Amino acid sequence: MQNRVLTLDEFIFQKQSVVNYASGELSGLLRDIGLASKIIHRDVNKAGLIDVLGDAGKENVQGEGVKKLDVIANDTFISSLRVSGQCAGVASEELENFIAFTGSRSERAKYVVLLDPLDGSSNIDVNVSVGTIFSILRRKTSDGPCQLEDFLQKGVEQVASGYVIYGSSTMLVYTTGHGVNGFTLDPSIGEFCLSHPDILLPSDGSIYSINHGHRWNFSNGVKKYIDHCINSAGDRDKPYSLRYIGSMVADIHRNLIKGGIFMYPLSKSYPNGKLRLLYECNPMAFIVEQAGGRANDGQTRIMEIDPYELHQRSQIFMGSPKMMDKLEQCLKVDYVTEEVEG
Ligand code: P6P
Repeated sequence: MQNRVLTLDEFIFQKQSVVNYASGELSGLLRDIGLASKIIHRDVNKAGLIDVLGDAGKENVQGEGVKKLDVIANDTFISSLRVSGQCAGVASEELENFIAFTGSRSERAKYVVLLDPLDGSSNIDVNVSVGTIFSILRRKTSDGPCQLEDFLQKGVEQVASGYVIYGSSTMLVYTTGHGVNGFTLDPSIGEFCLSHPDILLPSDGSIYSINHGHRWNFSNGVKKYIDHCINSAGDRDKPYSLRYIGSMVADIHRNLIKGGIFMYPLSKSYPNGKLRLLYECNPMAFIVEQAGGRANDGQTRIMEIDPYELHQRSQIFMGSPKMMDKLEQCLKVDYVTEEVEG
């Protein structure tokens, strides 16, 4: 008998009984995110047809040009989470401040969600994969509208995180701290179906992912690692390859499946790193660690960084453990302080 597909909703319901969200609220929240993702899939897949390409003619809080699909994705997720009843509020890359949902159900909800609604949006107009990144935290305050402190929590406090990649197929990949599972959207039935159970990141890899164009800006340690990747071709049965899509979701997803390392170091343009800690680095770090990899800022585990503001940025290195070992060895040159002559 042909194996029947397991849908995201069925999977979430099955897992609800064995993991720490038996109350069903987190299950409902994950389903709401799945629904919003299907709507974004529809809009991304016909972007060229319904004139949502091009700029929305304004800038977001990051001072970056906002694409129309950014706005649509942001509004879609906020609408879905507002009516969810399981979400007390949302922080988004597209919004300067968080939104506290009002109404008795939302004000009693246990969770807040942090979002990059459409990551890699600069790729929208050239038909390259883009993605959504989400992070779910249990609120620290109880009852009433959520507060900023509900969002400013370390990555280790996440109860779930995940991403949706809108590529050759649309996939939702998430974790609740019990492994990583991937679901591919089957448009013919409108369901995300389990396609990549228990994803494990290969312990080593041959793909390094970095924006080489910023090389002159990198620290000596990062340059040392890049030189290792370029010069060690001879002593490896499989030389390294540089792969960089410019969409964090796409680069991380490829590395999750094939093995590899992703790096976005500090640079003169981004003295604190470019990627945002709360809704890019933390959720992706949770996924990578749950799949057996590591994620740090060169010195500190990403998920241990204590946040001080919603849109703070961080340098990030994440990927296969053996590649992270070599990188960390190279980065030591950046942190060795000169011995002070006694
Ligand atoms: P750069 C996309 O804008 C993004 O936030 C990430 O998805 C991606 O990894 C990075 O920025 C790309 O930045 O400077 O290489 O274009």
